[in-house]
This record gives sequence, C-alpha cells and structure tokens, in this order.
Amino acid sequence: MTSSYSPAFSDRLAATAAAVESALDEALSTSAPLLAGMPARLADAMRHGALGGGKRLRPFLTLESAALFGAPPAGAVQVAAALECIHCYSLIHDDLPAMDDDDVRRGRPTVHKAFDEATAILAGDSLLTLAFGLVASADELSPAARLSLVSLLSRDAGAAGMAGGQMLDLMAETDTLDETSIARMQAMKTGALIAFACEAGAVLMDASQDERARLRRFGEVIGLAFQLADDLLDETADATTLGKAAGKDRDRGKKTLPALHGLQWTRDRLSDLVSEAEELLSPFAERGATLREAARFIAGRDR
Ligand code: GRG
Repeated sequence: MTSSYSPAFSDRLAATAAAVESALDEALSTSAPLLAGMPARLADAMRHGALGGGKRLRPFLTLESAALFGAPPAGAVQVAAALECIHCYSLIHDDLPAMDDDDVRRGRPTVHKAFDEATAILAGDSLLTLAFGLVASADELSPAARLSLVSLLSRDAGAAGMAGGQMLDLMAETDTLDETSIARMQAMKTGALIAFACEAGAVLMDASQDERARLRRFGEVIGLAFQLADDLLDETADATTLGKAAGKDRDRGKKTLPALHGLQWTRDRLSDLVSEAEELLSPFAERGATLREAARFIAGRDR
C-alpha cells in the first residue's frame, strides 16, 4: 500500500478544504440567516470549534462522491459544510471532561479550555442543529434530495449512528468488548458519518438506489479503514504530529483491534480494506480515480 499521493489529489483536497472553510465562515457569521441574533460568545465558541483546522475529509468525500455523477451544484458545498458542522460538534463534545477529557484539538486549546464547559456544550448543540438548517436550505438541490439528506443525517449522527457509537465506547470503559462488539461500536461511532459522507454525494445528485447503496458500502469500508488507521496512529504517532494527545487508548487499556491483533495484522487489514474499497468503485472506471486515492489516503494517513 502506497502512502504518497498525486499532486492532483493533494490539490483537490486543499481546494475542498478552502471551499468548506469559506462556506463555514459564511454560515457561522453573525449575519447568517440561520444564526441572526445569536450571542457573540456562542458565535465565537462555534467558530473556534469549526474554523481554522481539520483535514475536512468528510466534506471531501461528499463532494468527490457527487462528482462521480456530474458537476456538483453549489448546494453540494452547503451539504458538505453541514456535515463538517456535525463532525466539529462531535469533537467539541468528545473533548469535554465528561467524555475523553482533552485539552488540545487540531493543535489548539479545545473549546471548553478556550471558553468553558457550558459554552462548549452549547457550541456543540448549536453546530448540530445548524447542520440540519443548512441542508434544508440548500436551494440548488431538489426538495426530495434535501429531505432524504436530513433524514439520513439524523439517523447517522444520532442514537443509531455516531452518538450511539459514542455511548457504546463509553460503556466499553467498564465492559470488556469482544471483537464483534468493537467493530459494531466503531462502525457507529466513526463509520456512520463517513458512510453518510459518501452516500450523500449520490443522494444530492439524485443518483439511483443502486448507486446510493454502492457509495454507502464504499463509505462503510473506508470508515473501517479510517478507524483502524486512527487506532494505529494512537499506538505509533506522537502528539505534536497528531495535534491531539496520543497513546490514550493504550494508557487506558482500551481494547482496539491493533491492541488485540498487533500492528502487522492491522496493516494487512488496512490493505485489504483499500482493495475492497477500490473494487467497489470499479463501475465508475476513471471517474473513481480520486475516491480510490482517498481510500489509500485514509488508510495510510499520518495524522
Ligand atoms: C460526542 C456524540 C459524540 C460523538 C463523538 C467522532 C467521535 C464521536 C469522537 C471523536 C473521538 C475520536 C478521536 C475518534 C476517532 C476518529 C475521529 C473522529 C478522529 C477525528 O477525525 P479527523 O481525523 O479530524 O477527520 P480532523 O481534525 O481532521 O477533522
């Protein structure tokens, strides 16, 4: 498995990050229609949690999945920004003392450190709710697509998806999970939002049910790879590279697949997942090249 990427891929990733940053900056401004009149302190905390950092991988997956079906309309960036709002909310809440208790995120103080705990909770809540408003008001998309996206996002971010996975993760601190339970927890905690990212690209382009299902499966496979790579980095990388604490899972004796099976097993499994993801894109031929590279990027990432 290679971990070097074409200049075209790096350029596209950087261009998406810039487009999403700008959409978020606009969506989180005090004059944004959905936020008019919000308290300045809450606006500052939301901006601290959402702007100026992050790989913006989930938005990238949405926009590149959409691009398989033609040129994405302007509303696609709004959906991608909405998804990033949910991701940022999850990081803000995950960093709280009641959850993972982290002081540093994306190389900067976490929101509860820069502000306070109550403000961080409200900033997370506000990013989560804003996301649904952004999807609903993405005017360039068909009403049917917007409705499907709201419903899918509700499921994938909520108790049957990311939040439910986080619950299972918290319970794992006292219950010992077997391999199947670890896989289920991870598929929900990190996998659901990544699967949404990919399926959303097909939905917003009004693609067929078959195409939606294929993109969903692709997202599930790279979601698994994302989590395995994250667990591997927790074991092997340092905090400066990661921009957050490293080695936390190991220190807490938390069961991860690398902890159960070792580093070589993890690297082999990552390689198999990349092959499976690439295979799922075969009907798209050359149009799938960027997403194939994204799968390799996710499995081989170093931060
Ligand atoms: C609090 C409801 C709730 C859910 C939290 C996603 C999550 C669930 C917690 C994050 C904990 C964590 C570090 C999980 C590992 C995978 C992950 C989401 C890493 C961070 O995502 P990246 O690498 O981060 O895409 P950037 O900063 O690039 O956006």
